[in-house]
Amino acid sequence: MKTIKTLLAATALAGTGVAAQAEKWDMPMAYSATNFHSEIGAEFAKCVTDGTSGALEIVTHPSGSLFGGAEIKRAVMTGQANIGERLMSAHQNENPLYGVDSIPFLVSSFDEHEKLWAIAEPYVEKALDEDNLHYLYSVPWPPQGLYMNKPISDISDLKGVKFRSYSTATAKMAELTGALPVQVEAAELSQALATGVAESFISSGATGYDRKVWEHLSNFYEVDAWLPRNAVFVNKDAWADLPDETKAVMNDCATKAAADGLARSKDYTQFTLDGLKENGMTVERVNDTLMGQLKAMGEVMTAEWLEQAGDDGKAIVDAYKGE
Ligand code: PCA
Repeated sequence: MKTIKTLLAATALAGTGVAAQAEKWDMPMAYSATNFHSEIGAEFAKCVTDGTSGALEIVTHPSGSLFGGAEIKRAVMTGQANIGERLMSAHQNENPLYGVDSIPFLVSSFDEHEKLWAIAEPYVEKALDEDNLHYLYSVPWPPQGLYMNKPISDISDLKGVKFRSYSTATAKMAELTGALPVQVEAAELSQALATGVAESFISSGATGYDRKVWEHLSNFYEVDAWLPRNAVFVNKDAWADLPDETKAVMNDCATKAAADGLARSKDYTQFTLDGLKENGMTVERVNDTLMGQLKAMGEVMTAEWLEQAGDDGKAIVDAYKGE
């Protein structure tokens, strides 16, 4: 209710170009300002600010500078921030549906991932809604591969290796391979590698490139294990308080951000793999033995996910497989 007066004023002024009584929303984001998700978020924020003639100004805070990655979802749920962006699969322990994008080897390309996401998106939107969050848009990361500080050829090479995790699935992978998982946000990744807290991880070429991991690591293996997504959501009460005109602007800007983000993610895939190579890393596919072992591990994780995700999970996977 606190914003009723502001909103009435904003409604009255919408379209007049006058930005008196404007609202300002801070938007915490976990990844560095130069990462494409953060760039898309900044463009989205500008789109809303311009589209409402400043009646609603959105200000992005990348690099976990306002809330660290692990705090962003809760901050928006509780209204400490009205809007934020977060890697969904980091919250799979709260609801298995948040990990629908991290089922190993179910999808390995953008096209497969988009097919899965078209089916899964309404389920995730509902899960967010139950968490007091209004879903706006989401953008996939490029396919996930393995970063190492040595060449590897067999799953046993991961035993005892300090493995940076960013989600339930990546921690589980570490556990199943006998690696030692350590949860580290991308914003702290360079430091974790420099100090030896982590010596390997699974992620996209994009994150390795952004974090200049060639300073510490030598090998990137294209595994294409899955494509996780970052989602942008709004506190549901804050959303309900917005005038319809503002909601319409936000929806249009969100549709544009989702499309632009997908295109940017695709473009960035080869660019960043080339960048890793140019900076001295060996970039290649894992051999068949290791791929087979990783896929076997994927089967275990898939069965576990399906058990946890119940009827909804089964419905999504069955629909994806056309069963
Ligand atoms: N980068 C993010 C998540 C997935 C990705 O490619 C990270 O490593 O934190």
